[in-house]
Amino acid sequence: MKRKHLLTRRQAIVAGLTSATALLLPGCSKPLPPTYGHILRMGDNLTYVAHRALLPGQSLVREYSRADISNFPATGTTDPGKSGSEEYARLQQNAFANWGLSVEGLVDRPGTYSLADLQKLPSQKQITRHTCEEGWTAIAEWTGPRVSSLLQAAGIQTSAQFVNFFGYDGYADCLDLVDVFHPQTILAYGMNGRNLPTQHGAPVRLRLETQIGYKSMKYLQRIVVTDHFDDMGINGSIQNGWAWYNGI
Ligand SMILES: Nc1nc2c(c(=O)[nH]1)N[C@H]1C(S)=C(S)[C@@H](COP(=O)(O)O)O[C@H]1N2
Ligand SMILES: [Mo]
Repeated sequence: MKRKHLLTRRQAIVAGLTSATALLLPGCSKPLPPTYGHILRMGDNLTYVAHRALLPGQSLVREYSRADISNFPATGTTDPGKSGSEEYARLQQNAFANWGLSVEGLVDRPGTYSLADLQKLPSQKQITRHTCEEGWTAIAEWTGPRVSSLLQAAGIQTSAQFVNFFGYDGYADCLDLVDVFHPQTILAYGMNGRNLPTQHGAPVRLRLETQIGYKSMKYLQRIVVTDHFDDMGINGSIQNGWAWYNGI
C-alpha cells in the first residue's frame, strides 16, 4: 500500500511540542490510565497526553522499501517451547496447526481464531522500522490483518476501552483503543514474505508501529477486551519498571 503522508506523524509531534500551549489542548478527553500516575513516569504521561492530543487522526508511521530490509536481531524470549511453555512446545510440534488466538471479554462473538481464520481476514504488508529500547533498530516487512479487523469480526462492544494481550511466554500487556485501531497495528503471521519465524514470535505477533519495540508482543495466545485499565500485575510492563506508554 502506497502512503503519501509519511512524515505527518513526526511533523505533527515536533510542531506540537514546540508550541508549549499545545500540551494544554483539550484533545485527550479520556482520563489517564489509573495506575499510571507514578511520579517517575511523569514524562511518559506527558508523551501520552501530547501524542493523544496532537495525533488525533491516527497518522501513519513511515514505511520503507524492500531494499531497506535489514538484518533483524531477536530479543527477549526467542523460543517459549524451550523456556518453559509445554503448551507452546506441543503447538510447535504440529507446526501450529492447533494454534488459535482466543478473543475474550467485551465482544459479541468470543472464541478462538485459528491461523486460517486470521488468514481469511483482509491482510496488509508494511515495511517498518522496529526500535528496541536496547538501542538498536531494524527494518522488516510484516504481513497480517489489522487488529481492528479481528475485533470487528468478533463484534467489539461500544463499552470497550482497552485490550489486554497475553503471550505464551507469560508476557502480558495492554493497549488503549487508539493504538489498537491504528491502521498499521496488525497481527503479523508473515515476516519478509515467509511465515513468522520462532525467534520473532511464531505463529503470530503483534506489530504496534506507533510505540517502542517491547510493546509488539510475540507468541500471541489470548486477547481480552475490557472497559478498564489493568496494569497486568507482575507479568505486565509497569511493575517491571517499563513505561506502559512509549510512543515514537
Ligand atoms: N512475548 C514477548 N514479546 C516480546 C518480547 C518478549 O520477550 N516476549 N520482547 C519484546 C522486545 S523488548 C522487543 S525489542 C521485540 C523484539 O522482537 P524480535 O525478537 O522479533 O526482534 O519483541 C518484544 N515482544
Ligand atoms: Mo526491546
